[in-house]
Amino acid sequence: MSEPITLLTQRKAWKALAAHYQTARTWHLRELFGTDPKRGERLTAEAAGLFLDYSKNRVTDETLKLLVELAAECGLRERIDAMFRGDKINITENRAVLHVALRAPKDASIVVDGKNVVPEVHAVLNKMADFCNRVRSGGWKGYTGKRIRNVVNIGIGGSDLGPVMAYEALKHYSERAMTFRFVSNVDGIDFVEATRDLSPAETLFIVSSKTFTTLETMTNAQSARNWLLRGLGGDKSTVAKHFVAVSTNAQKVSEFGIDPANMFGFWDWVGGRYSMDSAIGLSTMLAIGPDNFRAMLDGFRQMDEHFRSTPFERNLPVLMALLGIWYNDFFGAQTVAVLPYEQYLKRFPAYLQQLTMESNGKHVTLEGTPVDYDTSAVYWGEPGTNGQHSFYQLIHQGTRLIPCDFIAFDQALTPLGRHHDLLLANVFAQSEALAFGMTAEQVKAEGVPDWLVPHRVFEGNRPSNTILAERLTPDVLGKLVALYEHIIFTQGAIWNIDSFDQWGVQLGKVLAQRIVPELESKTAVELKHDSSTNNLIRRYLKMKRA
Ligand code: G6Q
Repeated sequence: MSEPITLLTQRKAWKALAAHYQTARTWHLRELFGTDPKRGERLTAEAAGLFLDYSKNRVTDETLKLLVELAAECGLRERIDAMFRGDKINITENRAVLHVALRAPKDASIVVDGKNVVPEVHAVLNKMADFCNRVRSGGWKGYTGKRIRNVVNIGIGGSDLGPVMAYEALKHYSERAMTFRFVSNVDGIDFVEATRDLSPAETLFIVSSKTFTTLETMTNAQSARNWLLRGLGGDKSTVAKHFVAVSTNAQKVSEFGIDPANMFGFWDWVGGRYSMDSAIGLSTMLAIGPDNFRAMLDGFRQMDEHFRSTPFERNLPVLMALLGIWYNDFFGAQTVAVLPYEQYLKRFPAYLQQLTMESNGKHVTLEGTPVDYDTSAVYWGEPGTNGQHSFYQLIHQGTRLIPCDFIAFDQALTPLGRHHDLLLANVFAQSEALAFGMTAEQVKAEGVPDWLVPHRVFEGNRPSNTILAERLTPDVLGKLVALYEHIIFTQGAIWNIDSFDQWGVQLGKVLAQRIVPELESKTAVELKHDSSTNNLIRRYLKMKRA
């Protein structure tokens, strides 16, 4: 007989946290720092070269103790072990969840369905490296004998956001003589703009799709094929020289006309949003080279090891996950702002949106019962200092509580005059102002007239984490991504949800397919939607046929 399930809100630690919150909500960070002068040094943790300052959170040692107890009561340790062991923890799809195997060392053994998957991972990595070396050195020639100078990745969702983010983040290390573009949207403009100034003879398309059936990707791939054939005289054998695929579906790849020898595989135990370090990262490897790609994998692995083996009290992903739960489920915070003070990380918040919200945007538990607590927060953000001149106003003086993750680096990759000091001065100033604010007395002391004082008061008490690393290298990027992957895992384990399925995305893939024939039909079709949808379709068809 299976053990009765304890609901999250019935757990001892949860109840203790709910009671504790009644006092915690009255604390101000000014007092917490005032009564503990060493707090800013004490509430910090460091792992694999990432330094986390979590002192500017509305917590005491007691809060942290209770949060760690909650993680333990929810069986986080067992869940971590189950993931690393290759158990099928994605229960709704009956799949293992093994992005950690993508960066496992050669001699590791992780068994899925009786087979050690690590040798296959390394075989694909070696095949990718060989291909990348050939393209980057000019050994791989296009149909006309010219070398490849442009790479266009075609993919969407998990087959796009990771590659785009990693390319932008690691541009400093990229081969500048080559051009990299990313096409995702089924809006034809995406393809048109990405290719308008490219020469077909020098262009390589990577069709990245786990399933090789996704509407957007297949439509863009078909347009790319037509564009290439038009540009190179129509000989179908051009495709083999200008198209490669990243997929788990060899049959569909060969039906498209791509030589299976030019297919880079991965496995159903890699979720799309967890795939940037699989063959889906082929464009990243082409840009930064195999050595840098391996350094990135090493960064991922170091954070994996930290997550797997460090006690929860000092475990970066666990601490950040628990703090997130504290605000999400007890303070009722709805969002988290991710604010990198590093222009190269400009796509990092967009990447995290998918990783966090697709994973933990769930409304039922693993057992299928509706949750009676909030799951994933809404993640959003922009790089600093730009955001300071727009939405930070609401974070400082609005009515909502928005916990922030600041990310910054000690060194600029390309130092330029005073820029880096100014950048870092801003990130430190922001977290300070958010935490401590400015009281009416302080405002008055500045000579502000009485009527203006309320407008100039900053309540403060706005929590934030600050993550500092030495510089943005490929391995640091790997550590940062793995950090958030494991934050998500930890929160999903506590919320007792399946963080690895995405039925909401699947729904989108099906729905549009029903309407496509109605829009493309040459004759009138009877519309059977609701009156609003019918009306919108009719209006579109009228314009289209006019
Ligand atoms: C990711 C999601 C989703 C997926 C895309 C693309 O976890 O499942 O974003 O990556 O829908 O799917 P394909 O790679 O199969 O084209």
